[in-house]
Amino acid sequence: METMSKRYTITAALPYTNGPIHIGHLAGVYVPADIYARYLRLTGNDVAFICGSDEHGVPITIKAKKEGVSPQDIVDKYHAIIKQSFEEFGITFDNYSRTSAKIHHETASEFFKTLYDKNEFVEETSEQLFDAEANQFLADRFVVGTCPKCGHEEAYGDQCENCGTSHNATDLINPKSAITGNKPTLKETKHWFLPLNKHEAFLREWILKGHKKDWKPNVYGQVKSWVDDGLRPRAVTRDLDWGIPVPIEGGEGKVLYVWFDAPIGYISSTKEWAAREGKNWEDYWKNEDTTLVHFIGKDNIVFHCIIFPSMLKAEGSYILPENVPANEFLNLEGNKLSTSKNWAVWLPEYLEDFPNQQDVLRYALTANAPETKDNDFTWKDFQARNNNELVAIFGNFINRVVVLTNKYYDGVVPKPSEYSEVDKETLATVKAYPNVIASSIERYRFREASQELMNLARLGNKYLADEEPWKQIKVDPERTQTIMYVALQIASALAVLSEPFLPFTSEKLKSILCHSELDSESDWADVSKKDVLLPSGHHIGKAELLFSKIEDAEIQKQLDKLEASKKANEASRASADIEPQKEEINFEDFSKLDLRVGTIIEAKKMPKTKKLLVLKVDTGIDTRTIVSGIAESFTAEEVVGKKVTVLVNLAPRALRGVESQGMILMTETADGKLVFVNPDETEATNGLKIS
Ligand code: B3M
Ligand code: ZN
Repeated sequence: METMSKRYTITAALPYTNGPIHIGHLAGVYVPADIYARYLRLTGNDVAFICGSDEHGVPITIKAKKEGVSPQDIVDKYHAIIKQSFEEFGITFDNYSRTSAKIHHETASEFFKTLYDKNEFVEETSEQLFDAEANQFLADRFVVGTCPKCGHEEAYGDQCENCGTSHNATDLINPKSAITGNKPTLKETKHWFLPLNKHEAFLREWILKGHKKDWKPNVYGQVKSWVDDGLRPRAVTRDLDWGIPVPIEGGEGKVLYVWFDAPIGYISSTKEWAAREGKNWEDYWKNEDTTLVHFIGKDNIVFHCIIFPSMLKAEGSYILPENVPANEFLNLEGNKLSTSKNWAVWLPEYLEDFPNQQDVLRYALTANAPETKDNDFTWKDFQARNNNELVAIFGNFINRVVVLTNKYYDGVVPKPSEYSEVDKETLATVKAYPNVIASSIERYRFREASQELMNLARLGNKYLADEEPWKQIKVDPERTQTIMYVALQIASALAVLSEPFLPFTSEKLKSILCHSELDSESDWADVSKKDVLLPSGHHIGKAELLFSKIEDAEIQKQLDKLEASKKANEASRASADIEPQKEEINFEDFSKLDLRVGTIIEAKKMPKTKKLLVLKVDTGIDTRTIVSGIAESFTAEEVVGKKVTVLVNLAPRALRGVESQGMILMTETADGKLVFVNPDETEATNGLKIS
């Protein structure tokens, strides 16, 4: 357990202000970061816990266009909603800023200028994707296409959410404008590139050779694969009108790429906080004694482990992150959380249905966090965590201790006599818990840490069940005093050690136990050091329920809400304005397509991808390999023997190192399941032309 005071800068990913936040954000980033910050403060460290709204970027302009308002209206609306949600859920940022703030524009512009003046950028005029109809360059989420790395067909211009890789828009296969659906043309434009390839040696040294072996395997593995694949220059400016203007000659009409400016938002938010608190912000970003930790979701790994560190290294005066404990994704009832499909549990709505039960959600999300693999949130598990653990173990133990202390001793902590062996063992075990829980927290294992806290409550419950004070009181009042005294020490330990995980419960329990009236309130280390947490004669308050049972009906209501959302989605998909017909082609264009009947004769999953199957297809002309993104709709076994329509004269392309020679025609149902465009299973034979 960290005992001497150290300085920490803890950052949590800046949420995009294009919508409210949901349970996936809490589970992936903000609850683990808050547990870590609270623990470090409780153990006497100097902590700057920093966040803010990420207000630039294409998602916000898309939302503004959709709602017919300005981007500033969108960010003002959702910055306030998100900031309030964090406050309501007890996420204790020392500062929550926003990247549209003046201090951020100044900080990011200055950072860019410094790199520019140090010749750290490559200035390049190149052809970029352009949508003539929209009269708009297509960057980031303005363009979608097939990921060149994993074949995901909904990859964005700057990043693929499926494999996390970051690329340039011109790398996309079959790009399509997200504004008009048109195929982009190319148009010359000038941008400034950060030559990541120039920082490869530094990244290898810092991460791969350095002591980053203690980084989570999912993080270390992703970074290693990108560095091994070879890093390329990344454009850090954009032809957009919403963002931070490029602060140099020739930058007119261009803005900083959102992923260049957003991480600098951590620095500007720290500056804002330090100015308010009379501190020196550079202590938190430029002092080698400071430990910097970034809490993010896995789709942000490349930006926090490769791009931002390269920027900091190039600037030259900043420290680098000690760790980036990225979490995987949380799913909801077996499906991916989705803002656009309203498949989520929004924090404001949760509080309407479960008022004052923030800790129940914090606990359920922590106990089930996607720390090393994607995980699934189910309302049944939420109910079980509450009823079987928080109510039946933690709450039940505290309630019995407080009710019996009031009943037997009018709320006054009794005087113990001789300890039994069990008493001594129990008190010794309690003293070990600060280190046990600390050891998990310091390794970013918050699931494990939350279960250790629950084990302390189990210890209390078992102690009472074994010692049975309600029976002892009739035959041995002196022994009963000792039992209740020991139980009260456990209750007080829980009040202190639960604070990072259950902040609202901890506060309530400290008030029930009247911690504020103690000569000195115990901190984390005191639970190990002090022999007495609640002295005899100390007066505690009346019993109050810490948790209440969640009934099946409340859970069913949530499941019904999701079902309604699913139906609404299907309905909207079904009635979705079918994509407008593409520009007309003549028969000559059509006759270039060579479509044949084929049969899938072999199929296997593409390793390390979720969507790709590698198929062997008998086209009648030959047997060839075709990589198809259908693995989320079909198993390899299901497709063998299927008759399919094959575009046989599509130029071969490599996907994940496998050459795909053609394309199998697919379409999808209203609920998004892929289906084959099938020739008649009986008549058609392989090789027959489809015209
Ligand atoms: N705005 C969050 C996301 O990708 C992104 C994080 C920025 S942290 C500097 O969902
Ligand atoms: Zn990909």
